[in-house]
Amino acid sequence: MNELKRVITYGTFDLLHYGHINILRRAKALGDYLLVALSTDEFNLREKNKKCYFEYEKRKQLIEAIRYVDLVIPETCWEQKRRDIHDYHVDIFVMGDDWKGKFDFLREEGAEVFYFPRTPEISSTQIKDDLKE
Ligand code: C2G
Repeated sequence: MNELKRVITYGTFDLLHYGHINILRRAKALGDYLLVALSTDEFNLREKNKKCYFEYEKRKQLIEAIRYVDLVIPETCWEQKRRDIHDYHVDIFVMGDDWKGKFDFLREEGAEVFYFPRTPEISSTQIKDDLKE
């Protein structure tokens, strides 16, 4: 019986939409267990200049309800990824290809790194803009 493969991905996942579901489904399909490192409100504000519509606890509740997701942990800083690979025994790291190349260094920690094509025409920003009209 080969070892269970553990997959991790990171993100804000505000205004949850089908683009998020698409990346989570594909990430889970690479292994047996999917961890989602969910950006905290402080991290979003400080590092991504993002003010979320839903606060962390609400975004966490939504992500935990998704069948593909096994565990949600907080993302509090950019630097935690290397440590997370070891602390959570991660085999595979996944992100959308807007991040292509940015996290290849995680291969040095023994993880496989995959970037999936983003789902076109949908984003939390797009939803907000459309609702403004
Ligand atoms: N995504 C996607 N298609 C979209 C929108 C988002 O595939 N139409 C993917 C992104 O590529 C990312 C994930 O969904 O892999 C979460 O997207 P965001 O919440 O926008 O995450 P981001 O702000 O890019 O934060 O340390 C990494 C960062 O936390 C990633």
